[in-house]
Amino acid sequence: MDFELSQDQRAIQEMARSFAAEELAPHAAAWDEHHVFPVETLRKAAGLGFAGIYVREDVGGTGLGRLDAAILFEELAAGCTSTAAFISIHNMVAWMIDTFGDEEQRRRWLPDLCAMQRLASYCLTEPGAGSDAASLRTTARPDGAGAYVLDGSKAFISGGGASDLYVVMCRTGGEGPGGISTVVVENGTEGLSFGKQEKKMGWHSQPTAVVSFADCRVPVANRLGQEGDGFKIAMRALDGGRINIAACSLGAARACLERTIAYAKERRQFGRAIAEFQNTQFQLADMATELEAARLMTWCAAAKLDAGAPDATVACAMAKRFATDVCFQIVDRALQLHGGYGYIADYGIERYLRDARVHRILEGTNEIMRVIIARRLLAD
Ligand code: FAD
Ligand code: 2MC
Repeated sequence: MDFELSQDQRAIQEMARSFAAEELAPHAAAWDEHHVFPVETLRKAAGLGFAGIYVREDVGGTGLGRLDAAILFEELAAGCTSTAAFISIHNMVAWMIDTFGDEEQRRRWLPDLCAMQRLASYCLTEPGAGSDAASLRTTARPDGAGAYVLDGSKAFISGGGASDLYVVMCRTGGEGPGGISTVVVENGTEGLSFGKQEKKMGWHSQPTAVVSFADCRVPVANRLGQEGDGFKIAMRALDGGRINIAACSLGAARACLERTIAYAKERRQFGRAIAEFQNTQFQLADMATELEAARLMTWCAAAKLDAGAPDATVACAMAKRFATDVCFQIVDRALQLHGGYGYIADYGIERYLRDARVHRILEGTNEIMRVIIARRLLAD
């Protein structure tokens, strides 16, 4: 066990921190207010290797691991939580193609994805299938002439309408998880359409929309892995995705803690800085302690995923559950310590709160994380 980051990891952290400070943080409030999806900034991030973090280098990837990614996403999220989270989803899809795609598929899609010349979305959730993902009903029927015909719709798709590639979990076989396959649908394919942009509480710097398929013909050659592998591919991708969402919560919480420390020293009431009240000190102490605990769990889960540990899935679920809950509470306490100013947009705290709230819902709700953990406990 080594609790110190390596020199390379410190360099990644430093690079991501500078990028977040220079390219994300100064714009985050405006992107939030005006619902701007900052594609040019995403491409700058890609230029630093942040778009194919754990994709192999022969197709433009950065060839790093999950722990490296967790370090990086905390930094990006401290600058703009919503934008960092989109980058994490794009990376999840790139990893799926790199890991389960054949050589032809890797070479066709990954160079553009690693440069963010093309953006990618992950399509699992449906209007009738959220937590119970294996009950999904979007069908992909072989037409006998080398194509699947897709019919159905996906709900809440991050990047929906703006992305160029949609990695879609769909039913090629019978009921349940074993009947699901994963197919890549390119934007512009006939029969692919998008719903209106959802009006959300947070995550304003990235679009979210329903993605629909009507008689949508996709080459069988666009399938990742074998028929019937789709559910496992989707779940394996989410193991890593959940670490990244946890890391995005760490970034939001850390940014709020730092701002609150500065604010508490500056803000005076009853003739003294509010930092002098013991309640303020104890709140800050608890926030820092809980942030550290969440970070350790997240990094530990990432290290387990890197090592292919047998309990990696459960560790990812625990880290996602713990970090996203605890970090949300840290942000909420930061808001409370800012008093009325915490509720005002100019102070930035309420944006972090709105952005971090959804981390307890997506990439598997925190109740589903408990289902995954409890199943393992009771099976042993
Ligand atoms: P439901 O599954 O209907 O759950 C409702 C409530 O019941 C929740 O509290 C849930 O925890 C609880 N519940 C359900 N089953 C159980 C159980 N067995 N035990 C205990 N409690 C249970 N999906 C994608 O595929 N791709 C995306 O890019 C994507 N992006 C998203 C972006 C945003 C902004 C949002 C809000 C969602 C996104 N999602 C995406 C969807 C997200 O993953 C789902 O919202 C989530 O998995 C929950 O599904 P649901 O909303 O249908 O809730
Ligand atoms: N890695 C590899 N395989 C896995 C796996 C994992 N993490 N999780 C499950 N599997 C396998 C499992 O071993 C089983 O295989 P086999 O049939 O060979 O035994 C198969 O998949 C089916 O697994 P379960 O029996 O556990 O399936 P179940 O239907 O009970 O569902 C559950 C499992 C609840 C964990 C899953 O449906 C789930 O994660 N639901 C939440 C959905 C979710 O996270 N959505 C997020 C959408 S993306 C998003 O929000 C974004 C913002 C991008």
